[in-house]
Amino acid sequence: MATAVEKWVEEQAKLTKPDKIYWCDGSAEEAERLIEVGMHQEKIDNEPVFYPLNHNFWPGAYLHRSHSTDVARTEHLTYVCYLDKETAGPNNNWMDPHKAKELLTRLSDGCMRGRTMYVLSYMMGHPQSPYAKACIQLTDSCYVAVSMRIMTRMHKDVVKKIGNSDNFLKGFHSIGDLHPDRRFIMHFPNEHFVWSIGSGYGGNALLGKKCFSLRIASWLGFNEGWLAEHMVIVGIEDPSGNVTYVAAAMPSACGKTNLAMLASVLPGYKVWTLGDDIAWLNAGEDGRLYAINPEAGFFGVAPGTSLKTNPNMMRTLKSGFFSPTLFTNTALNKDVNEPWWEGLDGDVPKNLLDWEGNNWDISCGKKAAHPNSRFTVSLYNCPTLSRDFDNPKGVPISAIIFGGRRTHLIPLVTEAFNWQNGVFLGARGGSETTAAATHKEGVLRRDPMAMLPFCGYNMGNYFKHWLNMGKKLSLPPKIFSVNWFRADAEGKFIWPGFSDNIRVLKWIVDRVNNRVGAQKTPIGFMPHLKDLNLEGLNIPENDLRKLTEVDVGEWHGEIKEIKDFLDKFGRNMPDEIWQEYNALAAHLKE
Ligand code: SAT
Ligand code: MN
Repeated sequence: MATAVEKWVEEQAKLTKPDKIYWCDGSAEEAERLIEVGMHQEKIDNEPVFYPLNHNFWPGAYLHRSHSTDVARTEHLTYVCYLDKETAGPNNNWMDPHKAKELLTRLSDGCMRGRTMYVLSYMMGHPQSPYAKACIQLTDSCYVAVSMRIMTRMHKDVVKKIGNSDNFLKGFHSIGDLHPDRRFIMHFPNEHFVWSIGSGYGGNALLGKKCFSLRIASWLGFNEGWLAEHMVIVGIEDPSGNVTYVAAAMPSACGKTNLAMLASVLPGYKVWTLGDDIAWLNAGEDGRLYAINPEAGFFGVAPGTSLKTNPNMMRTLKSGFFSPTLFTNTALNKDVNEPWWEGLDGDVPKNLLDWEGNNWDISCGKKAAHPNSRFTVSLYNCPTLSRDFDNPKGVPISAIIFGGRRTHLIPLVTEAFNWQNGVFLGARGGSETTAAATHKEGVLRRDPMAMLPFCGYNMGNYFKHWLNMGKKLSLPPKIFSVNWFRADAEGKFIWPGFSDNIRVLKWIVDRVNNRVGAQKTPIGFMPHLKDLNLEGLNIPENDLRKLTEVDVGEWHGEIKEIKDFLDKFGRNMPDEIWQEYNALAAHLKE
């Protein structure tokens, strides 16, 4: 008798009519074969899916160029489908599930004709972890199949593990005809199902990423009592050898990957990497909060990555231990067949092809690599990988950090007064937009917990859930906000960022270990400057003060904006958040 997985695959094949169905086993040999298919058979717009790069310098590396209209997440085409709109909340696009299915059935009818349907079976999280989830994704793209093997724990045994149960997350993906008018990323949280058509871009097509690990998982977490968050997970080792685990939420393309593998400038401090994008957080029996990374790879922004900004990522990209490594929409140095992007070490090469494969000249005024060009590489290639990465229990979190890109107002680091105040701190967060999604760049938008595009249900209820999680923890993490992006009057960043961020992390570690005091301000605790290790930095006194000031005048504009945002959630916004809001407003008046 057919299993639930087989039945579902068969149903989808009946609709989409692929020439062939291929069940991936997740092996290295298979990945090599799929790369061959992508170099010689499968095409995008009549171009190969993969181009081999110079394996002397970039072992196992291949270049992929996506369709030119398909280079970032498309939030306006991303929907969550519940029977009622209120469950989705004002933070999501909503469609009635019946209507959504009708529309997608029409678009998917025969969409895999002439193509292969790959069946991918994988775990989000370590297979032995009680917090892991079994997933099946169908796709007609060998780029997606190879990427998913890097990003997840893909293995044929997952199908056996699921057996005859229907307890698995289902993802259907087809690149369709890649036309933006026929592109949708639809979530059916109550069916644990994602249906994505018309895009091959990471965040739209690698369904284990934002779709499962955040939008569907956040809804599962709400119902099952845990949190799915857009967070880095790191262990910070201090000179005594003690490791403090920290989880940090930041919007896309705000430096999470650099933070995840930071090379410390402070002697004796070391950062151990557990994840750069997603954390699943569960209350442990000891009253602490435990984090696992459901992923096994990095899908990071290439531009700006260099030996200076992120030496450990450069080593990761050149490791070749777990192969392949993919580059998507970077430029190509024709002379040596190496990938290139703005910000890479060395001079700009003479003979470059841009991300679309056209000859590029520096005088054209356009970037050679797409600003959202990416690399896909295994975490097992990372020289700073934590020994606890494969620990099924996860790691106990002592500090949660909320960050964003704010050129004004928000100080370098602030500590919340307590859990409830910290939830408000996360909820009032904002960030200037980046190239990771298709919208205007550099505009301030509220982005609570960096989850605005990823929370799969009404964020009012999400804040309630955060407050409840705090009640389950007898030893909750302390909550902080950070901002590396404060600019001076000329618009130049004041804080050096990157490796120097360890100075802020050190203060956070000192605070959670009760080693230093702090000054109380209306918005939270802030460091005494003497407690920040600033040795070797050359920041003018005036600028330093800017990094730790609370300009009450400026905050009046901010607080009004926060209110407008919170108001959108109406009766779903918990009273505790309004209490915190009112307390902040009152403190600022004093
Ligand atoms: O959504 S992606 O996974 O493509 C990248 C991001 O926006 O964080
Ligand atoms: Mn992300």
